[in-house]
Amino acid sequence: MQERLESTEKKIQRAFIVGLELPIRRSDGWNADESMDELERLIDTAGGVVVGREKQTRPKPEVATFIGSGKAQEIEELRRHLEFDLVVFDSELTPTQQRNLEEIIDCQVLDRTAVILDIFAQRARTREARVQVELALQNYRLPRLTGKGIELSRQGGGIGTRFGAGETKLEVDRRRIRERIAALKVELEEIRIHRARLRQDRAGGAVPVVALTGYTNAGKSTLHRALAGSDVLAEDRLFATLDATTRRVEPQDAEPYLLVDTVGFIHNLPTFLVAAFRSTLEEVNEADLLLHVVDAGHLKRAEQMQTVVDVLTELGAGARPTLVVYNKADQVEPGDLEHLLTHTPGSVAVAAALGQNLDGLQKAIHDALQNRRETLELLIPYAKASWLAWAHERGRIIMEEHQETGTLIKVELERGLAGRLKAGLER
Ligand SMILES: Nc1nc2c(ncn2[C@@H]2O[C@H](COP(=O)(O)OP(=O)(O)OP(=O)(O)O)[C@@H](O)[C@H]2O)c(=O)[nH]1
Ligand SMILES: [Mg+2]
Repeated sequence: MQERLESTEKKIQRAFIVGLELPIRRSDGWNADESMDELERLIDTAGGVVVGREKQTRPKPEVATFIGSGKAQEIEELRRHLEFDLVVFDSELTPTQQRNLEEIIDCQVLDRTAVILDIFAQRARTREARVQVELALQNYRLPRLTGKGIELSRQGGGIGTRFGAGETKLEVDRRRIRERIAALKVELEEIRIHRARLRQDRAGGAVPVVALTGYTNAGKSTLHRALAGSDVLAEDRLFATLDATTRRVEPQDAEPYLLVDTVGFIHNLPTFLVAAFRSTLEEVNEADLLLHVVDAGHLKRAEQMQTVVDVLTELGAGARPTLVVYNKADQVEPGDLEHLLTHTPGSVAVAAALGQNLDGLQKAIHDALQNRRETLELLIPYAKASWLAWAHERGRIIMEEHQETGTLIKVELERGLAGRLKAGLER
């Protein structure tokens, strides 16, 4: 019994977290403590426990060691008392910084990105999610192959080692990772093409697609369950969802639509990670309507919203028709909620977990979908036949008739696309 207890205890890694406070207020609105609170939740989700934290204020990061080397020494001394197994920095470390820090602090040193990757690795279920996560992970590992993390990972398990490490020599490892990255890219491209094809079939069916998007833990999956009766996982953890799950919703007295649940965003998400999830997130890019789900009661609500808008823009979905959904309305004073709603035109407040105001949301979704499409009747001259193929690809053809000078079509298209078609024919 004693032995058993010990062995389970060993699995929970003890982490120490480190953040840097820059004297100038950060442009993203987060201070070091708030960001470290979030890191603590990330580590909890990854299966670790935070046993202490340290914050250093300095004008800018130290090139060689990120924090001052004296501070790193102090952390090494703390390690002997607090007995932590890893130190996690709340920023991206360069491979050199990571190595130098491991010279001073005698345990594994990780950064925020590694923790996020670790959560992704643990939670990815579908083939697509696994391929995407592994690609991100291998890209992250490649420049870091000489770090202590690799040595330690041979001893098995723990945050930041989930995909295991090679036992062979460094150069062989490097080559193998490069080959693996190439293979993963090919596999991902196949998945992407397959997804695009599925979407195209859907476009033909003209069932509109509504995608849930938002900061992690805002309640997207809870809302998916409430609206679509799905059984997607919803829990009070960061990054509960990694896959895009699609269900058909059939509201009373309104047209049906497909509702997609997607991976959440977080601030300081490195670009390469966003890029790795491009295939899943293309669902967002191609949706007829985005529901930007916001945790209305969160202290960092405004900053979280900004992060979501920034990532969406990075993904090229910044201009998609979007409906802001203030969720967890039960956690906000009615006066504050009123204020939020008046300052975000067209927004809706709900409490997904309690089923509050779902009818109001359905109506708002219906209205937004009604608005999104336009039917055009026009003649495409044979000289501009490429626009006919274009219309077939992007719209729903209602009528098509070949005439003397061109093809007369009646097509239903998204408003923006309709504008492009008209402009293209006039040119
Ligand atoms: N009080 C309150 N809690 C809610 C509400 N909606 C969701 N929650 C809780 O918020 C937590 C996160 O919910 P999820 O639905 O998993 O959030 P998510 O946006 O899918 O999160 P990720 O998939 O991790 O990005 C859960 O503990 C939910 O029970 C609500 O209306 N009110
Ligand atoms: Mg979710």
